[in-house]
Amino acid sequence: MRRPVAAAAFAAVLLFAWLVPGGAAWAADRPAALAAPAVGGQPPAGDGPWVVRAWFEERSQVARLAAEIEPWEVRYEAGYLVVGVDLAGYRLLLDLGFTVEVDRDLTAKLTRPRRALPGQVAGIPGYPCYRTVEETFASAAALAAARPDLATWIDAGDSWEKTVDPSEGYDLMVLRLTNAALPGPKPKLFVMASVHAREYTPAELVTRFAELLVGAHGSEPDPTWLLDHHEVHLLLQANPDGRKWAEQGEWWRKNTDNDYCSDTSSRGADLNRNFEFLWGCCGGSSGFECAETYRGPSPASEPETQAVQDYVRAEFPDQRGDDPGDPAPPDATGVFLDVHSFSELMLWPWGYTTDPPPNSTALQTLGRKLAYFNGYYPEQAIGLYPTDGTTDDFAYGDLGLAAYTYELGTSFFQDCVTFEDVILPDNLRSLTYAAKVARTPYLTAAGPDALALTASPLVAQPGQPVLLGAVIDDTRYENSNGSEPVQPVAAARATVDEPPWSAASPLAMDPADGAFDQPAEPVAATLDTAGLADGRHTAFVEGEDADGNRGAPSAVFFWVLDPATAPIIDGFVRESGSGLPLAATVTAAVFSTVTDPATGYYSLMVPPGSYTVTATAEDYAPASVDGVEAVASQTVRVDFDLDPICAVFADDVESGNQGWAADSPWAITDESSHSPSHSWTDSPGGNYSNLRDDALVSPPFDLSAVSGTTLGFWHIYDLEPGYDFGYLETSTDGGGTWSTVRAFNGWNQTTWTAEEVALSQLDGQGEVRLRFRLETDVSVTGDGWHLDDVVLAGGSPGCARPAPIFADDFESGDLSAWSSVVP
Ligand code: 0X9
Ligand code: ZN
Repeated sequence: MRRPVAAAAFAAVLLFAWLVPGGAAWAADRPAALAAPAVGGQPPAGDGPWVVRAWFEERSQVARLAAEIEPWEVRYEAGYLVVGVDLAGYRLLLDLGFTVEVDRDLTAKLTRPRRALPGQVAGIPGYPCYRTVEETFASAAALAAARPDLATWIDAGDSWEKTVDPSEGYDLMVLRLTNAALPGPKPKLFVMASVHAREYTPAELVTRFAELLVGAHGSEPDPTWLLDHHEVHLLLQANPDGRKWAEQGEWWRKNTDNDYCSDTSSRGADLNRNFEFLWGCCGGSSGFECAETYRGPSPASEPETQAVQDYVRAEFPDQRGDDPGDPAPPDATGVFLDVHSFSELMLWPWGYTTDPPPNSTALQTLGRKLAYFNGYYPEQAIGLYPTDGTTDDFAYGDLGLAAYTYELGTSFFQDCVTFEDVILPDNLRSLTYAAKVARTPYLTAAGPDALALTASPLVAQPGQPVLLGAVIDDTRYENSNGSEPVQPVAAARATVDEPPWSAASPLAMDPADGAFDQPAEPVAATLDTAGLADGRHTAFVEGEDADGNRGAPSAVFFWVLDPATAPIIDGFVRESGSGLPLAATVTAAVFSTVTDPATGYYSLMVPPGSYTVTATAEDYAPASVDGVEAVASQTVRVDFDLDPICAVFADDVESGNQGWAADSPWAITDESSHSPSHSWTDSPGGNYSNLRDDALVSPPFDLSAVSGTTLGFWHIYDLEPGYDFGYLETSTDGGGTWSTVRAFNGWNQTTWTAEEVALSQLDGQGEVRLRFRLETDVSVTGDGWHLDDVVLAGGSPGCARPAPIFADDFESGDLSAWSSVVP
């Protein structure tokens, strides 16, 4: 959408903007209130800072702005960008012909004083999910100390403050992950995070990636082979000096080099404009010291930049010629990732020119693949705005590495619920994929994925065949910007205990439907276990498409155990009290079996080790025994008495307040009703309001004889995404202290939904309370949170045996959803 700059035309155009399709899409986004635009092109009173929405007519305006100030979010299709500016920035926007509107709500949200949340003891104040620099370093150092076989914590250089005064500042620390017991050389993935200080999510994502890989090594097949056969190098805090300012709530972006724009909060150089490759070449950075995108006085002038360049050059070979048109060879090795926020983008070189890079097709293929996992928009970096001296142009331009910039999420100071629930899981999968293809990223990303691996039986006797299954899928790309070519699957192969690229003679897998003709094909093969040693084995699966592209492998574990010597865990599962045998499932780690329902007896063969053994049966609370030692040639007896489940508390909100303490305005109403006519709401008769912190607290419950506690409830909610939350919290001291169990957030969740929450942490507690708490900030709109049909249930010897113990006071339609909690 185009917006004229002339102020006189503004009112009419603003109206128009809400009516045309682009405007309608924006309206559907339900933006926070915007202040009137700057009348006559004057900034508002005061010095700012403000978050503004700035409308433009041409891309060139964005490019000229980006050479000085980094736009936070650019919407070319809608014709506006969002950016935080001070008075000088506001004037620059006006000078460049933007029509500027202050976003009062975002400004208020982002300039509000920081405070720790109630009970917050760690993390950035108000953002407990993000470790501080010191906490990140402590976690990584502890990981390396605990697992020296897998992790090394490496000093790769100094931050600017430290170069000035060795007692100040930080080291630039790289966490290097690989199984030291297996010799290299190994393919490498390098990831750097939060080089822009205010970008909270990247450092935490990458730290969690390290914890995932190390924590799952040895228990999950893909993290195991990744650390066995590849190396992962993680620069967790790439700008620690700047980050300390940003942790206080400053919108700090650059490093803190006080030689530029000295003694102001605009000092420093933009490290993502300071890299050597074509430094300052092309109008994609600023020569003005106080600018947000100041490139520094010379290429790689900053110690942080030098540390990254030196580290990367020492770890990776130079695989590309010096001419901009020279491609890296198709089988070039190594992946370089620079993780930023925000805007939900997946970017690859070049950022300095619209010319496609010589490896454009392959970079695009891997970019679309990495974006498959997070749904981000994949494009060549200059599609955002021109940049020069960036990390990715350096890594690709200087060395030929497959280089990407992630722009995570929707905010610099991203709320923790969105980070934990969305950004983290999506991007951990994307990073894991990047680690998988580090050997030959330009080749492997074009090939199909090997998914859903199964081995059956999981535990085979020597010589017993194991059926290996997988799905080979060539379709997994983010196609919002063009569409990636897809071919039918042509082959799949399996190897045992050696990865596919090194195996002498892989086993061909067969298409399950008899023909390789689909872009996604289930495949199977029978593995011969004769000659395999007793113990755990790894089966790798690799698929190939009709163009000969081999995709990223995946792995599955299976075990060969000789029944003559394997440990056995056995015993009986019975109903507590009566001693009646139960039809139950018994699991120990990944191993499981079922009981004979007539006797309740089970017998489970496992590899030697220490196990938590768990028995589950329908309508009974599960029970576990920890520290069961399984020893070769021995049988260890583990019996279970399971308690039947019954409701401790069931409230359908039809017969008045059942002992809840309700902060105003929580009330029972018949609006948006459920089952059939009443529910609790935090916003009777309309929308919820600003700056709320209102609780609905349950009566006390004595769960001292209860196990396997669960909570079921129904709800609808309509809460501004990322800002307003409904929290489910529990207390085990009668309401003195609370811990968060779940958080609900998002607009228009207006279909009544059943939630089922396991609360075994409440088992055995005598003074339990639950609370539903609404927390909102400024400028909210939405129907709020409505609750109904709350059932707290658990197993207890006092419960009646499974039988209909529940009168039908939930009326028609709802009982089925309760069946897993209350029989
Ligand atoms: O401007 C930047 O440095 C990046 N955006 S951010 O909001 N994280 O500051 C975008 C860089 C895009 N260009 C390249 N990746 N080359
Ligand atoms: Zn950034």
